[in-house]
Amino acid sequence: MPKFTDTITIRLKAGQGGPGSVAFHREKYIAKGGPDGGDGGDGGNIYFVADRSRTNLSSFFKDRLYAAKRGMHGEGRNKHGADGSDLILKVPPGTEIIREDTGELISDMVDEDVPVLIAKGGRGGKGNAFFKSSTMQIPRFAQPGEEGDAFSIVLNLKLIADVGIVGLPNAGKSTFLKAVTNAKPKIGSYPFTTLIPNIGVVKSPRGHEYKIADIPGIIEGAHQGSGLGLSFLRHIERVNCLLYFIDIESEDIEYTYKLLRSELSSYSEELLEKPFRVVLTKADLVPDKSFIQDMISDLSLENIIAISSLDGYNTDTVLKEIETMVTDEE
Ligand SMILES: Nc1nc2c(ncn2[C@@H]2O[C@H](COP(=O)(O)OP(=O)(O)OP(=O)(O)O)[C@@H](O)[C@H]2O)c(=O)[nH]1
Ligand SMILES: [Mg+2]
Repeated sequence: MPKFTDTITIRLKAGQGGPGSVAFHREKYIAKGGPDGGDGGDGGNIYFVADRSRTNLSSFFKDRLYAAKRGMHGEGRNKHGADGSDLILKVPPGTEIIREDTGELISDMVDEDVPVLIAKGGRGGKGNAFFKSSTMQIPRFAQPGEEGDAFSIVLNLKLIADVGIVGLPNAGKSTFLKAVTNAKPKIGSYPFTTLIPNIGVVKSPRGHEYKIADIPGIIEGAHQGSGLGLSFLRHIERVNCLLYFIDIESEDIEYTYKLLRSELSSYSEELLEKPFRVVLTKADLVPDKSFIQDMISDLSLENIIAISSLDGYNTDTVLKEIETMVTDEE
């Protein structure tokens, strides 16, 4: 199974500023030179950048402390110490950066390739040349460098997709993703085949690209930890619309629908406000398509589409409906 990490705590330590220098001008035949100690260099900053080549946070597993370089000492002859180099850390788009001590959301890394300063390096100390004044001709001291920011952060990945698929285990969520997108999720005739979220990209009939997220199956009591729980719902928090996948052979389609909605609502009420469609899967198992129409009319649910990922029945219709929902044409 590929390693998938969607939350991790790490410590950041930006570089300390270099100390200023205490030095005096020395030159042949000049008895007493003035102060010429240069300033210390600034400590390195720590930046984060959202990079689409990253799909999860597992690269942060090996180290728990990330430190930027310190600034160098100032030197005589007013020589400024070199600044410590910055550290740039790459995270998948959709990663929240949260301060561990306060819980404050420092940054939500949504925009790709834009470095965001998270921990600032300390300023270099002033050299003694800086302190020379009419009242103090020969300062024999310099400033130490400032400490850089140091704190722990929680990285919390919430994948970015346009559409989320939710359903009981075995409903056929991954099979659909595999049928209509470039994704290659695992498919199995047993529950909980999917243990990590999969994202696939599909081109809509009108040529737009949409990202579809397929997540592990949800069962009754998931909000109390049954099955795989609900924590992976974070990955559909940002989607524009939802597809409820229900096996057409389910004993009670309406009950299943209500159960899914109720589990979702115990994670976040906002999920229920997203536009959605109910997708009845495995329509190929019903020999007579006219029977499907009767079945749908008997249900007290709206916006139902019966599909088969096996023979492609109505899968294009789902893509059209996605486009309608995402472009807000309802
Ligand atoms: N006949 C038929 N079988 C299907 C169809 N779609 C999926 N299946 C079968 O249903 C089973 C479950 O499919 P998955 O796509 O793995 O289901 P899932 O919803 O992703 O399941 P979890 O990952 O466990 O939540 C597999 O044996 C599939 O071959 C379909 O359109 N027709
Ligand atoms: Mg699956």
